[in-house]
Amino acid sequence: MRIDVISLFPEFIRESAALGVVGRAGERGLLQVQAWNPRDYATDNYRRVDQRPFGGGPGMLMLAEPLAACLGAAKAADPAPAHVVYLSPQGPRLTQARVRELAAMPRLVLLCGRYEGLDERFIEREVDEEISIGDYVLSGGELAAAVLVDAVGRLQEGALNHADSASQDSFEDGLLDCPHYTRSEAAGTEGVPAVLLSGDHAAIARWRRQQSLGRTWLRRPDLLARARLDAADRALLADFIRQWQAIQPPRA
Ligand code: 9WO
Repeated sequence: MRIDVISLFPEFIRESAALGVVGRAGERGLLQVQAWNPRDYATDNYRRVDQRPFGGGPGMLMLAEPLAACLGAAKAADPAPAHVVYLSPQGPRLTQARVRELAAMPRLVLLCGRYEGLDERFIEREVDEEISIGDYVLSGGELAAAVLVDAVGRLQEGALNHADSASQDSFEDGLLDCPHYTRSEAAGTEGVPAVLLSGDHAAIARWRRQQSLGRTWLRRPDLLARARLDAADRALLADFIRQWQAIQPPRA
């Protein structure tokens, strides 16, 4: 897939898209990320890209004309129609389910705001979807765009190696990940659940599933309420809850 990112900090976008799994997806030709700078489309001698808001008050907005020209150039760079996303705290929150849908699109254009944001008429005219990555304010949309590029990029067919296949991900089935343990000179096997040392692969798979269910119950009951559990899952969870309750200190 192709992702064009409109940003006053194109280097940040290029550098973050060059790292790790997503960088490798780029090298493998599975993902093409191109950054576009509205400042390159500014027409005045000072290359201005900000403008004062109607109604006054502190703060500036992004100047509409360079942004529009930049978006037009990005769209025209490829004939495939692009789904235009504006990263802002005013959008619905990004979920793994939405990431999967976006990852299946042929083309995205991500708009990164700076200052106090964009003219509302520009958003209404040009933006297909507003997306928030969480309920906090950043100084611009770039970090949110990098999050989206990463989440979508790693799902491109062939981006992940078998070992870290997406089907094993936390959230792919709406549950949190199980805890992991690795070899360590200093700690040895101290504190490692015995089942992981047993070599019994069926028992290990059951334990991991139970830990996923139990941690989701403890930490994210909101996720558990939406997860589809079969009879075996419900039995594993009931067993986890019994064991957990047995080790709770009595409350005064
Ligand atoms: C600035 C501001 C100042 C006072 C009171 C409220 C305020 N909101 C903003 C604001 O939203 N500024 C934005 C900065 C303008 C658009 C780009 N910026 C941004 C994007 N900050 N945070 C995001 C973002 C994007 C996606 N998910 C979470 C946060």
